[in-house]
Amino acid sequence: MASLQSLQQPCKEENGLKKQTIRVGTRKSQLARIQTDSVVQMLQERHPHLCFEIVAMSTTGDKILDTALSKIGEKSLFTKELELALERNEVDLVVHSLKDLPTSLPAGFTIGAVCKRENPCDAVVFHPKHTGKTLRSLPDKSVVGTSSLRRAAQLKRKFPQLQFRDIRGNLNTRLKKLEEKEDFSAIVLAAAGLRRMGWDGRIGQILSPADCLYAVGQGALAVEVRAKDQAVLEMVSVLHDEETVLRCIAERAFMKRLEGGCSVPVAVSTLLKDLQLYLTGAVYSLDGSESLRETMQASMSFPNENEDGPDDDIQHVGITAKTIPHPAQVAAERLGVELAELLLSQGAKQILSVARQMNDA
Ligand code: DPM
Repeated sequence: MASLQSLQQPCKEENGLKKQTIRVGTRKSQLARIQTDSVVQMLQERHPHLCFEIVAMSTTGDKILDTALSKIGEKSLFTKELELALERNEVDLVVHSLKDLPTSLPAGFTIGAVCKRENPCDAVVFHPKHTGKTLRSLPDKSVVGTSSLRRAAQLKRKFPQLQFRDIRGNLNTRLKKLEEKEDFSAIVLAAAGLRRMGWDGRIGQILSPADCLYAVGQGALAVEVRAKDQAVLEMVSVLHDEETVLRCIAERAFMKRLEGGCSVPVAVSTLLKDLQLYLTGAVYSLDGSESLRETMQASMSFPNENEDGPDDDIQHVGITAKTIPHPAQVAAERLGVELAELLLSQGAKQILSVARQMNDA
């Protein structure tokens, strides 16, 4: 992976012409910088004639470190400041973790690329004195750190002998809190974030979807752009990964129909196999005692796949992907909506509104 340094060097002129510069917005955390670097590197490979410049900014989510994300109550915690910069033309594109992007973006913005997904699962990092253990083999009453309502609800249900407590701060801070104190026996984080930081070696256990369903969009990087900026939209569209896009459209449609967000325990897993898209979705009460979970599938095989889709810039749950067959995107979105409606018919609304009230209290 190219270092930030090498990417930040002033762009050379080519045949006496100054290269066009694309400004890329990023949050300042180390993970965000690494993610942005990797996206810029992929763009640079595909567009050698362009010059990329990285602009780092702090967001609300980075500044408020003492409150659980789910309690801050702002939907676009990590995105607002970056969107302002896009709007003001201070940057041309912004790199995010897809899971931090709301299912409805503010008007004027769209997700112009969703890159190939990393492992979307959650992972457990254990205190050094518990090396080699699993959540199941930790001593009773051990304290596990997570401030994700989704992780806590599922794991409380599965491991009632453990205790769960909030832990905030960026990845570095959390690992430090784990290793340097005795407060936590383990913490749960996204495997993708740990991998990108180069900390695979600290992963003690990967939680399969059977243990813990993941968050909508987890493990995928997204590029947000101005919806009307056709040149940038086309430039970034080379990064779209078809399988990731279809899975994430279904996941985001499920979340959107449930009116979920960071502040409710909603979880998913998806699989694209033999042109069938499978979506498992679940909602939980905060303590995990109540849950609804179902799986549905939809065919992603369509005749005339190579026909051009509609000319308009149609977005599916915020994603613009002209390079991906339109009927498949429509079917993926419908799958998410239908699964949500199935859970709603079983009482999901009640579970989620109680969870929301309890979390706000
Ligand atoms: C969202 C959640 C968390 C992040 C909620 C959830 C975790 C919060 C916490 C929506 N965003 O997952 O149920 O543990 O306090 C975040 C991480 C990544 C993107 C870090 C992580 C990296 C992985 C990726 C924070 N956003 O989840 O460990 O790119 O998907």
